[in-house]
Amino acid sequence: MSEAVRYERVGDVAVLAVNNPPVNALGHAVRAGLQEGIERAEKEGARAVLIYGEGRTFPAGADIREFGKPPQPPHLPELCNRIESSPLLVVSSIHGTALGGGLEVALSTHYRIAVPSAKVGLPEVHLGILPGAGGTQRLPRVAGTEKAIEMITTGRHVGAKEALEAGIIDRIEDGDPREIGLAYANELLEQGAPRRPVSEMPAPAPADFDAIYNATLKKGRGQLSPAVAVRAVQAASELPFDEGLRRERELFMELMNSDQREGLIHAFFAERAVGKLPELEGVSPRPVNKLGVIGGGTMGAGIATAALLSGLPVVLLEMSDEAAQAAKARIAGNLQGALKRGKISQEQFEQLTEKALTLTTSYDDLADVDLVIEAVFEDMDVKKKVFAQLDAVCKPGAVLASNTSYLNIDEIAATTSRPQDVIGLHFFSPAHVMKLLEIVVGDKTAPDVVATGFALGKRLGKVSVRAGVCDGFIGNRILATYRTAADHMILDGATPYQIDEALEAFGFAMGPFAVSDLAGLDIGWAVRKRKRAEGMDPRARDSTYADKLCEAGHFGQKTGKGFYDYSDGPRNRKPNPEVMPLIEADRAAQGITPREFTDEEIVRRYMAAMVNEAAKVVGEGIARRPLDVDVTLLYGYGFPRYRGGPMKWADMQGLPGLLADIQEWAKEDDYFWQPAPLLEQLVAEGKTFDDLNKEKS
Ligand code: 3H9
Repeated sequence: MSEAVRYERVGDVAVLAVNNPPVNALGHAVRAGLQEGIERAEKEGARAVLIYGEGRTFPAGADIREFGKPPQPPHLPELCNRIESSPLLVVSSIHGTALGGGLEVALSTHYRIAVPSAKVGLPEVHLGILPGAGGTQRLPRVAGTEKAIEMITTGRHVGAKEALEAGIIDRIEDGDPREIGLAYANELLEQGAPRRPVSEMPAPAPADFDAIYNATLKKGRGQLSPAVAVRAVQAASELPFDEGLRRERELFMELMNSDQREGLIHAFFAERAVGKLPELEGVSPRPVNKLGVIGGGTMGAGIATAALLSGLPVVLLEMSDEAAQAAKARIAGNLQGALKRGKISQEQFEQLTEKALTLTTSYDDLADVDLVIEAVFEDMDVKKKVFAQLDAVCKPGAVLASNTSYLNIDEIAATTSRPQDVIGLHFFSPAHVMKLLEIVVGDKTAPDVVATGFALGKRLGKVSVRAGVCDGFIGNRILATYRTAADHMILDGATPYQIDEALEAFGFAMGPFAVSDLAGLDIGWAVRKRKRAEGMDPRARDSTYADKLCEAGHFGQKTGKGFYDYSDGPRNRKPNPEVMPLIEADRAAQGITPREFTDEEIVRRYMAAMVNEAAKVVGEGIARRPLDVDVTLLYGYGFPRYRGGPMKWADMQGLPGLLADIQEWAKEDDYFWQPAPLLEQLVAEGKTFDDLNKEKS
């Protein structure tokens, strides 16, 4: 008997305990073990079979690591059919998360019991596939078409109570999964309960599947799996069970062989790999039980909100009582949102705003915080003054963090007597919503301070990425480059509207010009002024049309006009007619004859600029691996997840072709299009970014 499934006979019941930590994924050994277990139970004359998971969960799905490798029998769909067709009474007992193939196994058993904290779901669409072991045929038969489509297209995890109401499980009982499962199986035997194969239940109700398909496709912004899953549920409603299963298989294989599946599975593993750093092995984080935040603007208030929601008390420092009250109002506004969405109760809301949050104007009140995050104005002198004060009042061992988005952490650390305790914690606005946290490690930052940053990120529900010190760290540095590529295309003949549309069709949540309007055009204006004041390289191309837009008082959404006119609301953007004349004047002043750009060229140049800069960021060690860049762009910059991130996209395009394009464009502008040495090296060695991920993981 396979070790991944333990067989035990308890009276009339054969118990199959899945034991494949950490999540009891249905890898080959588990599938084989379950099949052997069913066969043995039948041979040995058991009357019922109980399936449950040892450790923390019922199987949480097929083993994703096996995807893309030659499949080994027994395959999951056949195993599910084998379980369902057993002449014995088969029961599953669910705890933890019965997801994907795990729920499909449970749906193949004849009765399902679960503990109150259990969750079930079919999240396959998030991996670019659809439930491929009968889930699209069995779930609608127990839960109805509408519920099944909602669950399958969103991949939502559904709690035990809701699952009971929907008919997905039959009973909820508190206790040990093995014990409650055994008691339930014996009770069913005593009652003479019949086998109850879901495949024999009536087909689910028809629906307007074409309309649902189209709406799902639109909502997916280019992601195919949720829409294709609708077609599989349609088959459940319109075809006999076996034919429906065949249709599910065809659609499953179509998605399994797609680039989107590869991109999404890369994203799944990359997200889990970012926190695994050799420098953190065996290093314990410092305890953090109280947080300080300096500055209660949008960013500081967002950080304080995230901390309060995670259960951390916060001391927030502002310059004056009025500013402190304004900060409190911002935090209360953020928490109102959480209250409205049912994330906290009214009582918790009051506790967080009145008790867990302390407002102050005195640095002395930061004496006992374990970690303090500065979120003041982005100016080195201002930051240095703040850190000098923190150095004077904070207790020894307190972590001193800056939320700077591009300033040099080493320079800030050098102004304190404890540079080992200084770190960058770069949140993204709104900080209580956005998942990305760049953890910026300075030359002298101590390993346990880095570990503390990661532990805090986890507590706040963030995806944390380690970054080294440079102007803009990982994300903003790469952004500056691909944004510049877009500006160059404007000068050469493209329009902001064509660029936004091309990139939104590629899958970005928003095109770069719409993003600038949202962030505020004054931000880019200030950066351009700073760069010009510092002295730009004479070979760098510059443009003035965006400055003129700012000079006219158009800062984007907040003033009602920027690249777009928002007079009909932020969702109904229209091109601002003042923009193109400014661009045309800029081109004329620079003697440029505009040319046509295809959408394809726009995407190619934009992406090549992104990947090339990202390769420099990895080559310089600012990001440890290509996957750290992927996660940064996915979580902080609206990169379409189904493309896996820019480095995964580049691998799928082929690095030699991308380098050849960059070399070709360097003939027109060899300053901007300097190939990254790492890209050249990988192409010369015939390697991919993913090879580098593997070498460094
Ligand atoms: C499917 O079932 C297809 C079928 O319909 C049809 C087939 C024919 N496989 O997330 P965590 C690893 S598709 C392999 O940190 P948590 C994970 O990489 C599948 N490995 O823990 C990590 O490894 P490491 C449908 C898996 O407590 C470790 O387990 N199912 C799998 O925060 C811990 O994971 C899903 O999509 C897997 N399926 O969250 C569920 N799952 O320690 C995907 C996890 O080496 N999984 N690992 O980094 C999840 O959503 C979360 O992992 C879960 C636990 C909620 C279960």
